[in-house]
Amino acid sequence: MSAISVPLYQSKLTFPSTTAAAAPSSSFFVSTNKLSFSTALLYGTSHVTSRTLASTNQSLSTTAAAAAATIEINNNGPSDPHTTAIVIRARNRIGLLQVITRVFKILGLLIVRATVEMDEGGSGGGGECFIKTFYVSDSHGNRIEDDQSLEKIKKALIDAVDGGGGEVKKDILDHVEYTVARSRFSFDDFEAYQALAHSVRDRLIERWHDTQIHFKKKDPKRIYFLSLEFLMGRSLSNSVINLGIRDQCADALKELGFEFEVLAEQEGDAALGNGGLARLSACQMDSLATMDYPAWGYGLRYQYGLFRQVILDGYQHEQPDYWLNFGNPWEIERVHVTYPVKFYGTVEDENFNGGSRKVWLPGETVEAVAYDNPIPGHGTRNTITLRLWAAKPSDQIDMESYNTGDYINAVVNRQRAETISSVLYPDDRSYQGKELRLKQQYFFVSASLQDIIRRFKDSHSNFDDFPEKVALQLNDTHPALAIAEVMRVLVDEEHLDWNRAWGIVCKIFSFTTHTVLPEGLEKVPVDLLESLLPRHLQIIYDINFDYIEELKKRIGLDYDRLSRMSIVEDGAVKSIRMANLAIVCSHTVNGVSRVHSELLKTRVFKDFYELWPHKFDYKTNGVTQRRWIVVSNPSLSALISKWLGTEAWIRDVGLLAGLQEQAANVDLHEEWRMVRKVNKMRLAEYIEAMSGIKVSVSAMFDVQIKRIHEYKRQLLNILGIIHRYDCIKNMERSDRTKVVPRVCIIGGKAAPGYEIAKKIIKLCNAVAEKINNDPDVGDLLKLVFIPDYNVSVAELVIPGADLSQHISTAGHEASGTGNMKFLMNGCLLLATEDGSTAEIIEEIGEDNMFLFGAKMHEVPALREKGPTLKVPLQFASVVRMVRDGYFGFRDYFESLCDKVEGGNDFYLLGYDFQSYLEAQAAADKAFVDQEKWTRMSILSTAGSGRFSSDRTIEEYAEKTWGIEPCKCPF
Ligand code: NBG
Repeated sequence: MSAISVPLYQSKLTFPSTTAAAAPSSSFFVSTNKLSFSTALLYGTSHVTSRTLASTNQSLSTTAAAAAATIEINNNGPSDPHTTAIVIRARNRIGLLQVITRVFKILGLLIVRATVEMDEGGSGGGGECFIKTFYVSDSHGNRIEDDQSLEKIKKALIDAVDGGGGEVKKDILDHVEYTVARSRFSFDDFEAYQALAHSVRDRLIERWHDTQIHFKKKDPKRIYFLSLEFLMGRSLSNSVINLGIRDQCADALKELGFEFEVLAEQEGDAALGNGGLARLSACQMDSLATMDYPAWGYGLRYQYGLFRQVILDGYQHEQPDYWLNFGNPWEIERVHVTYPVKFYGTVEDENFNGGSRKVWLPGETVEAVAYDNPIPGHGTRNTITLRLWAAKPSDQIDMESYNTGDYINAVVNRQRAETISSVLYPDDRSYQGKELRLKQQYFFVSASLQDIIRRFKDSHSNFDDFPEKVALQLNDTHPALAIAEVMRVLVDEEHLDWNRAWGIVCKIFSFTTHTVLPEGLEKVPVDLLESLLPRHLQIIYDINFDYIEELKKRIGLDYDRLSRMSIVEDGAVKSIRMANLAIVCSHTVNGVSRVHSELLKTRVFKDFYELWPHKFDYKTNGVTQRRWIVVSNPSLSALISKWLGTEAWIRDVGLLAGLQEQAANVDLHEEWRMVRKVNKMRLAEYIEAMSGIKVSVSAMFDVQIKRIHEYKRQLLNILGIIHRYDCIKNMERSDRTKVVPRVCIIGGKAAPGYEIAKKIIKLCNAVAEKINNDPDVGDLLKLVFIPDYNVSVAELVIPGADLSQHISTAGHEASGTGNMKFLMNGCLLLATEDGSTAEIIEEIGEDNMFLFGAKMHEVPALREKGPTLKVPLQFASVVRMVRDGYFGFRDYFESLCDKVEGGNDFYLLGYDFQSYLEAQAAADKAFVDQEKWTRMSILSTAGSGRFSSDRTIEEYAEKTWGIEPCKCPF
């Protein structure tokens, strides 16, 4: 296969001399300098290397002379009236032609023909120059005539052609001077990052403005994605890749004496979410932008994101994540986009047109201020908005408190408004009916709806058109108050009659649930709602009344069922069932995988499914290949492009299936292994820097990274590791040579109040302490707990994993998305048949993964058996080791052991232990046969296309939201 030119992402690792010879010569392997992780990534501090830029200054002027590229546009060419001639004079450099054609592609222009001349005495002053003329037409095959478009084309080309020597560098230096306010002759890595980020942001803003103007002009039906959580991670790399300016930025930085990778690590994660649900929202935003959908994300701008996990003596401690400490260049504060949000107070009856109507007299008003985060699509100009709300004290002065004379206290009280958006709740499963949580929910729902309705009213006057223009997606039940809020606005403020408003509401909402457990569903105590949002409670009661009356007609007076299906739950604490509210009022209820959907229909929402089968559907989750391959694994990305002969898979991920044909190709195998090895070396270096543990890259890297939960069974993994350790210890020396060395890597956060999960973390660290310090075991087994697992850590760990574990008790993981990220990166899965794994099996086949464990339909019967359930001896013996204090902390671990023995083993660790060990043994066996392993790895990537969020979003767009792409032309 001939090497095609692909963008050059430079691996940060130098091949060690022993392997360098084996490295193929293709461009994707070019490596430059020794890897050095910035201490910022490792220790959470900023890595400061100030430099004096005498040399930079010099290079500036040289480049200024060399960079004089010119672009001329000629619309008078008589030869072809349908094209515009664009003449580019520039100094030649590798990849420049590709950059130019890419710009045309992004702009939606067709290159009809092109000519090249070399210009020996060119503008570059001695360098080789070319004059290239492109004859291009717009997507309809016409000449481009309007001045604005021509100007944009010119600017985009200049941006691209000038590359590192041109505008980007100038912009960075300008931002150093005017935004960061440092001298352009002396700035450090962090300041360089800030300046670069602002330069990228400028480009994002241009596209974002154009997109918003285009949407406004076209006025398509829009999707509003309401989610209380978005786990965006870092933005820099993703933005420059999606904008297609990654190489330009790297070149510009190089000339300034900086390295892109080092600066990228200066950025902290935006961790405005807990786990799967929140990262899914982020992936879906990327797909919505890339696929040109007219979409808005709405959420909360927490001042404190998900806590930082610090491990001290093996125990988890939580520290606040004040992620805004050093400013956030990726957001735009919209001081003029503010809305009042009201709370508390009373509801009164008021005479109206001879009848009466309800009027809510709120007791407190807080201001919501918009912060816009532009989300760029890949290979398109479309850049959509993630609008996050921050709470600020209202401008309205509460005269009463000021008049009491206690000025200081009055100010302090007002300041409290800000607490609404101050902190993210760190538990992703249980909801405790806290007032602040409810305030957060209503705050973001109310501000978002005011914004959405204002936008609708800008160009429409009749609310009957609302469902034609607006789709509202409820990401789990957290935004479900939006239903009552829309009713309130339509009835109380817009004065529609109840039935007409209800008709509208029933057409606009869709709801996706992310849990399988009835206990995971939110309930809000009626007392709380009554005090905080009295009018909303009335509305929910009214909705429930009509609905129950209707239900009685449909199902008769089956009071058990009626009470199960009611939105209002009677009991010791009367409460509102948010999921029931969402189901009753949404036109579609989506699950997140096929298995999940079955569970919803047969267990969790069985009553509702029987009533409204048409409402129930599912869209299997997906993840974006842009972040999870292109950004996080650039070498693999380049390798895939090379072997597929195209980069088109980045937008059309189904093309990955083309790798199947090459799964046995020995050349590909060699390159594939090399990429994987480099990624493992990167990970090994990270592990050593972080924990001091040296690991061997020839060992199998076996990873489990996700939130710590009993149902995810990190404990099963640890007990398996103890078993492996015990086996090695008891083995004859001669047998040890047959052991496949393993590096077991576990990472994840436990909710601060989740005791058992915290004990699992401690056990992991205690076992690691023992094993890693046992010279008898050496490289045969290592266990590493990676602290503070977050999106950036995942980006580093996933590409370096050989094996990853997704081992939840069958029937508990709604979908899982980590498995998809590993799959895309060619990591083999060791898994139970839970959530989306069942669908992965369909794509890559059972033979290409390691499956084990009880099946979903077997689980209930196994649980019934309680203490009589047979568990293997090995299980009892590893638990005994923990109980006996082999790893210390006997008393502390006792309750953990009790959770899996004596009939308490709800998650069936004991029952599944035997088959878990067998699956592990099968993985060992496969790993020894590197050819087989590599084939399985290639087939994993090749089969991952179905698990792109592009596919998920397309299904939502067509089947649930009824929206169409709206592509911004230039
Ligand atoms: C999680 C589920 C996962 C699922 C993601 C995304 C929450 C509350 N739920 O199985 O546990 O993949 O949602 O749908 O984060």
